[in-house]
Amino acid sequence: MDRLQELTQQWKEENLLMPIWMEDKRLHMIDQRKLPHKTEIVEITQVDQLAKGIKDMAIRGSGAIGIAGVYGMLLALKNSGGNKEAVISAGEELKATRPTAVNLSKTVNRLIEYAKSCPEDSFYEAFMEKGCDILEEQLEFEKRLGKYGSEVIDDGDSILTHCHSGALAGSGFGGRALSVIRTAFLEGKNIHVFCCETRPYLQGARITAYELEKFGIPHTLITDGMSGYLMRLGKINKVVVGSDRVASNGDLINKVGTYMHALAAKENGIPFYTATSSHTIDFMLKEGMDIDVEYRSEYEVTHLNGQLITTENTRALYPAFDVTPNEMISGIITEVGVIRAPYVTELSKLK
Ligand code: RUB
Repeated sequence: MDRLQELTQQWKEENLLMPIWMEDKRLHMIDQRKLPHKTEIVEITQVDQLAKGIKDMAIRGSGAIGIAGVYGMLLALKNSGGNKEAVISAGEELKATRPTAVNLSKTVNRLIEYAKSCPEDSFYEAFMEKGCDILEEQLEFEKRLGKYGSEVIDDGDSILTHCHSGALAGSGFGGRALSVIRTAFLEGKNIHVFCCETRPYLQGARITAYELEKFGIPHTLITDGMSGYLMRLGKINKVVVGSDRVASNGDLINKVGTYMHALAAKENGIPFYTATSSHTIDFMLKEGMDIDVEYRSEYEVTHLNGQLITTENTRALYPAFDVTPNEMISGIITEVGVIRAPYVTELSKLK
C-alpha cells in the first residue's frame, strides 16, 4: 500500500466527511450540487473532468478546491507515469478554474515550483510524498484552527455563519468556520448556529445545514436578509465565517453577503470572526478591494433548481464574493492562533 492509500484508509476510519479522495488510481468526489438530497460520488479519471467539476461547483469552498488542486496533480502524476510536464500542465489547467479563493492557486503554485525543482529520476516518488504532505498538513491545520477558534466561543453562544465553510469545503473534519463550531460543541459548549441560506447558490441551506445535522449541532436556517434583525433582537451574539482570501491588511474576501453581516454585527456590537489558514492569506494583495472578484452567470440568480424565477427579460448580477474591511473583524482564527489587529503587523509574522 502506498502512502496515499494508507492516508485515505486512515481518514475513512476517522469518519471524515471528505469532499474528494483517491482510490484505485481514480478520484472520487462528492457532487455538492446534489446535496442534501443525494450523496452522489463521481469518479474522475482525467484532469479535465476535475477542472470542469471545480468550475461548475461540483466541488467548492476554498480549502476543498485547494485540496482538489493537489489531487488533480497527483492524478496527472499517476496517469502520466511521472511525467513532469504533464503534472505541471495539469496544475496550470486546474489553477485557471476559479480565481478568487487563493488556496487553489497558492497550493498549485507551491506544487509547480516543487515539481520544477525535483530531479527527473526520483520525480514520481518525491512529488507523491510532497502531495501527501500537503494533504496531511491541510487536515492538521483544520483541526488546530478549530481548537484555537473554540477559545472565542462561549457557552450559550448563538453563532451566525454564512455560506458553507465546513467539512466538504475543507479536508473533512469541519473545514474552517465549522471546525471552530464543531470543536466548541465537542468540548461540551452549549451553542446554537444560525446558518444563512446564501443566495443564489444556497450553500448554507443545502450544505451547512446538512453538515450541522450530521454533527448533531443545534441550528436554525435563516435567509440572508434576516441576520441584522436577529442581532438587534439579541438572538445572535457572534459571527464566524470562513474565508476565500485574506489580504495582507486583514481585509476579508468571502462569499457575497458576508460584508452585510459584518456591517450588522458592527452596528450591534457583535464580535465578527473569520476562520482561515495561513495559506489563505495573500501577502501580494495589499487591500481587499484591489481584488478582481469572480462574477458568475446571471443564470444562477434568475433560476432556482433550473427553474426560471423571474421574467425572461430580467437581467441579474452575481459577484460571487465581497470584501469586508479589516476594522470590522474582531479576530482572524488560524492554525497558529487567533490573530488580532493591528493586522498588517500581526499577519506579516505568518509569512
Ligand atoms: C465558498 C465560500 C465560503 C468560503 C469560505 O464559495 O465563499 O464561504 O469558501 O469557506 P464557493 P472556507 O461556494 O463559491 O466556492 O474558508 O472554509 O473555504
